[in-house]
Amino acid sequence: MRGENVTVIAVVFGLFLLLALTTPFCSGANVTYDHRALIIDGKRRLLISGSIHYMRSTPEMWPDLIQKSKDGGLDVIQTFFFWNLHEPVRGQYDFEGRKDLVKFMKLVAEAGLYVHLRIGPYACAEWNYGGFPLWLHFIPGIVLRTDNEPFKAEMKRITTKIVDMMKQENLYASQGGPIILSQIENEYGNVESAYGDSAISYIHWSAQMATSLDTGVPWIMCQQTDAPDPIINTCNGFYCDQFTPNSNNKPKMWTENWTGWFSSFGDPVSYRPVEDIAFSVARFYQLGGTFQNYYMYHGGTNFGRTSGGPFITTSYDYDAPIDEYGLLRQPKWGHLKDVHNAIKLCEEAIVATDPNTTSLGSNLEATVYKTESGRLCAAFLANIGTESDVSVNFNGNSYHLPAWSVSILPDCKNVVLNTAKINSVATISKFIHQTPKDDDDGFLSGWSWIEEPVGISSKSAFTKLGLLEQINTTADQSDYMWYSLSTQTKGDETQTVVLHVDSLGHTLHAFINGELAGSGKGSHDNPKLSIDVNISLVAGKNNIDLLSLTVGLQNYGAYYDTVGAGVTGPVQLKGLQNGSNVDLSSQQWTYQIGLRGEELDLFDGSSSLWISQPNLLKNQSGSSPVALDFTGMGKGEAWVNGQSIGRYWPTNTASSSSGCTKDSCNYRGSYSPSKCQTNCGKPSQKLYHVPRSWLQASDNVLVLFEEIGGDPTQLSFATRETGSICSQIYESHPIPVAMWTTTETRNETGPTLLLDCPLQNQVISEIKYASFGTPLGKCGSFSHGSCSSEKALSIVQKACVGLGSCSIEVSVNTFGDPCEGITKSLAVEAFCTGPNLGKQPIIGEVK
Ligand SMILES: *[C@@H]1O[C@H](CO)[C@@H](O)[C@H](O)[C@H]1NC(C)=O
Ligand SMILES: *[C@@H]1O[C@H](CO)[C@@H](O)[C@H](O)[C@H]1NC(C)=O
Ligand SMILES: *[C@@H]1O[C@H](CO)[C@@H](O)[C@H](O)[C@H]1NC(C)=O
Ligand SMILES: *[C@@H]1O[C@H](CO)[C@@H](O)[C@H](O)[C@H]1NC(C)=O
Ligand SMILES: *[C@@H]1O[C@H](CO)[C@@H](O)[C@H](O)[C@H]1NC(C)=O
Ligand SMILES: *[C@@H]1O[C@H](CO)[C@@H](O)[C@H](O)[C@H]1NC(C)=O
Ligand SMILES: *[C@@H]1O[C@H](CO)[C@@H](O)[C@H](O)[C@H]1NC(C)=O
Ligand SMILES: CC(=O)N[C@H]1CO[C@H](CO)[C@@H](O)[C@@H]1O
Repeated sequence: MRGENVTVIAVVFGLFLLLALTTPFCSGANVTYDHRALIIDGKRRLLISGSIHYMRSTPEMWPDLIQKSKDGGLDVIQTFFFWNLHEPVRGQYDFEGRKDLVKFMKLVAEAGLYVHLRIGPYACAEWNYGGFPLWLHFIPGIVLRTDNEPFKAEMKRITTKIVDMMKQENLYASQGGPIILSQIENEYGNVESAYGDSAISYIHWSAQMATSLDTGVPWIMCQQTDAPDPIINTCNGFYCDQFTPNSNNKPKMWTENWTGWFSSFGDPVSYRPVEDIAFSVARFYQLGGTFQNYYMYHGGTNFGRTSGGPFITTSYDYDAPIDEYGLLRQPKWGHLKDVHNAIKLCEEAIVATDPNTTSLGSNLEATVYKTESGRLCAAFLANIGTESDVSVNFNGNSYHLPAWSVSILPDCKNVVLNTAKINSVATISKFIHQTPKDDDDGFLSGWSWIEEPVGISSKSAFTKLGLLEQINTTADQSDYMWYSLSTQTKGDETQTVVLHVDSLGHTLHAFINGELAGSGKGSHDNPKLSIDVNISLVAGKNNIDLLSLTVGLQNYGAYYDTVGAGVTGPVQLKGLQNGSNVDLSSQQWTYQIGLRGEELDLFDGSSSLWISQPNLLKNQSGSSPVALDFTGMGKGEAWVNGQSIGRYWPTNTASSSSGCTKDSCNYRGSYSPSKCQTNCGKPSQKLYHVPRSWLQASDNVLVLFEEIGGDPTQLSFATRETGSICSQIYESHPIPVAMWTTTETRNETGPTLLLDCPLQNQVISEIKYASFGTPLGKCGSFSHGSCSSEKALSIVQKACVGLGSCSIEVSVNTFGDPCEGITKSLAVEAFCTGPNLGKQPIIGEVK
């Protein structure tokens, strides 16, 4: 049935290819696998998956994110289960609001997509404490993630609970639901050796425990070369083409292909060029892969105190194809969509046979998937060299292969896509700051303040001899813990001494007699800190108050759960007048967990406390995503109408010498997070997402806890809008995927540039730039090159202005030839206007 008919449908309705192939979940089917692929409904499937973590957005955003994933060509949504979010207190469960896992699964099912549920229950994911509830740490005799009875009992209990919950809702594919795949543990192979022999028995126990839950769908373990049968071991990484599973009966699966990288406060922001991701994806399917997942497809936001780390930023944007705010990141989303369409055209051939890869020369590889009858044939041609573009001969034809690229030939003859040539429309999304008017009293004034006292203020403070490790003490009920003591100084005059403090991290403020004397901070790579500050001690009694802070608990590494935080010492006074040093570490300290404001629940804004502003977001009746710009503030946490939008820290800037590549980064060659970076010398994050659904039409209350100091009148809010749309199409471009049919029917006229406004009643109002020739620059900053047709602008204006969409053939037939013998391109930047511009990004497509 899935023969030529389906191919024709795919041609006519490019977008609906998936619909045609995805059976609705009416009847159940156990999912199995063989050495080539997952088998659903008796058919091997080539699947493309993307991660969306449900609690990193809001339920109001979910349907749109899922739809954009589907439009982008995904078959599967992958998510972790985050244990600490759902069971904050042992035995007390919470599945409401952003934590409504079942609702999320059902929305994915409604969209006709599958789910890969990674139960873990260890998640990592730059999530606080890797997803484990902190109370696990306090179970007597427990050792996490190894063959330890108390831990295994808890892991089995929660895994069973989640599986049962999914079964109750009929969410497994075997029950007619969307879940086709599950996961137990996570990247354990990376740390396994540190746990000795118990690691091996633990992995066997995990596999057996998971399998016994009888879900009817396969379980995987990622980064686990010794995963026992029938668990499939899968690969995570920037490239997985060289990966092979540990058995000939298992398919080659890639569960985390990092689309970018997370950010940490104090570090630059990484990005990953789309040409390189496209290359890695095409290479994976070229070399026999049949399932790959984008980590992340939508990264989202670490609201509240959910970010891990330490020092992971509140934004978890990840340079993903859908940005933190839910807008398409172009051309990343669009180019990957084209890659997916191209790969899908090869699906039948890929799942029908094994790949046959041959060398076409140095760094050149051809892979052919050809059935014995010869009816199906798909080919991938790769240039994995990083320097030179080359021409290769394949099956008697010549093909141009740019460096670090793959060409996809669904019929072994015609190239429908080369990973380095972007056909997709680019859009510029930007933040538009809402400037307050002078007479807008709500914006510039109206702040109420309450000062947080220095040192101990709570009745529940307690004393202990010696210095306490912070996480053991706070159980992560707060980022903050006070360490206070009084010391008597002999003599009768003020003396200057050095206060030395060693801390496991993550940041520290030291106060002497109520005055801030010094601060210190660690970083993601080295959370520990140590300070030596000159202080003045008065004769007699002196108060030393140390405020120690965590900035997200560690989430990765062997025994990461026991690394600890806080002032574990020594704490010393050095160079006293009488010539001696005093070690205060083992003295009697008074401890307070959390701040007075937290104890009083000031963050809900019901009383005029901390810094609150009832009118800041006075009129928010639009529909574009909203961000708060924290320029002017120091560090703290912010709440909008009682909901925490996360930790903010705009004063933590990335070093200006940390190797930023500005806008351009050579995508050729192996990627690593430090290869392509922005924000050097700038805040790691200054804009913070405020979900629309948390805002009211009026009377919005913003509460800040500001720990360093700042000027709240500089705060502003901004909306994330889609600006202009751009497209650049080359004459010599491969025949775009959307145009490709079969060799018999394809249109031979060459590439067409298509501009399309996102909403029905929008029109293209202005062509900002158009050039046919050798234009320079990129979207937003195109300029004319040495060759440019003078007629281009007026031709494009005539064809497009006033219309909702337009298409133009990119050839000398349309524009004349401004420079014979040179490969030319058409570059266009345009604006759409109409109601609600910015609600949706402009989706353009080359037809
Ligand atoms: C799936 O497997 C389970 C357990 O082996 C079995 O009970 C169920 O009937 C199977 N479902 C289908 C649709 O084959
Ligand atoms: C793989 O392709 C090469 C080159 O076309 C051919 O010689 C060889 O027989 C093929 N191998 C298999 C197993 O089909
Ligand atoms: C020096 O002074 C400190 C504090 O005033 C005191 O604790 C310490 O015992 C003194 N050391 C000597 C050797 O007197
Ligand atoms: C502390 O005092 C010493 C001695 O007076 C001085 O050399 C040093 O620079 C001071 N350090 C700081 C951070 O002020
Ligand atoms: C935390 O407390 C437990 C016992 O309550 C102890 O075994 C462990 O060493 C402590 N961890 C740290 C980092 O102090
Ligand atoms: C709020 O803003 C919208 C759009 O900016 C405007 O149409 C509306 O009149 C404003 N409402 C109030 C109460 O100011
Ligand atoms: C081929 O493309 C041209 C130019 O866009 C168009 O006019 C023509 O209708 C297309 N033909 C087919 C068969 O799609
Ligand atoms: C961090 C990490 O796991 N990187 C891996 C990415 O993928 C390549 C190729 O599969 C590995 O060599 C890296 O170690």
